[in-house]
Amino acid sequence: MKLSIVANATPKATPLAADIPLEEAVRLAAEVGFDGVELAIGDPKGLDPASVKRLLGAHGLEVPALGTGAAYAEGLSLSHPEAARREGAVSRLKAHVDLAAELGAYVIVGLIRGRAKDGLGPERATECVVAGMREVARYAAGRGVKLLLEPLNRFETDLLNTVGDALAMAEAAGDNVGLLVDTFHMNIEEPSITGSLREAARRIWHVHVADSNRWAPGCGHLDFREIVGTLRDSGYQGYLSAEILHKPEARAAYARTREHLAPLLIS
Ligand code: LER
Ligand code: MN
Repeated sequence: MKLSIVANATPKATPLAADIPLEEAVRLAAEVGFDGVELAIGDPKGLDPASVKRLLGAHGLEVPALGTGAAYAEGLSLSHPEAARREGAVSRLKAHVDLAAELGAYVIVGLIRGRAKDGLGPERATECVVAGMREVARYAAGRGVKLLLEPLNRFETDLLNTVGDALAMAEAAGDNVGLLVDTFHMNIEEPSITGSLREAARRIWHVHVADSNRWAPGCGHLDFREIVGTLRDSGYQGYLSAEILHKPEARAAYARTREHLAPLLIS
């Protein structure tokens, strides 16, 4: 297993990354000893793939995944009541796929799937998400890119809250669609975090780590020894990617994450 941390590649794409320029975040990640930096991105149009590649490469860091959720705040989602907005979300995801192909990264489908309560209701919204995911998955397959569907807790969306629901949707969407599981959401939605990790192991391709309070691992009440041990026993070899509040400030949050998790990776 390897360690990464989420950084904003376009300004304020997510509040769960430090509000600092990408160059600074990448330097900090390398100094603290991460293996990769996951990029949260608004519109990929604003990024030059060659310079992003150069920046990360200069520090010996990989890009495991691209986060796409910022599109929701722009009014784009796979289950938006207006067809044009759904098409906009599909096009946006395809732009992420193009960048991911250059960086060797997964593309995350989190909040860009939308919310049933935005208008379509659970059944129709689910149909639209499956249709959109299938289209993007086909496009991604042609470019050697894989998608990650992330279950999110009930306070963030009413569409796909549990690992079981997301697993069924991923299987319906295509062979190149897997799961991103996030310990913060799992702590709210799963009856047993380790039980769900074991049940979905065959399709878990990426993991977001945050403690119960969204602070760095070690700052809340989740048992990361047990979580990492379960992932290891299930044969997981991907990234643990910290998606956390940068409290009390960025450097401390980066350092606490590594200090807490690195020893668990060697045992
Ligand atoms: C995205 O990865 C996520 O976990 C969400 O909680 C962000 O809103
Ligand atoms: Mn997450």
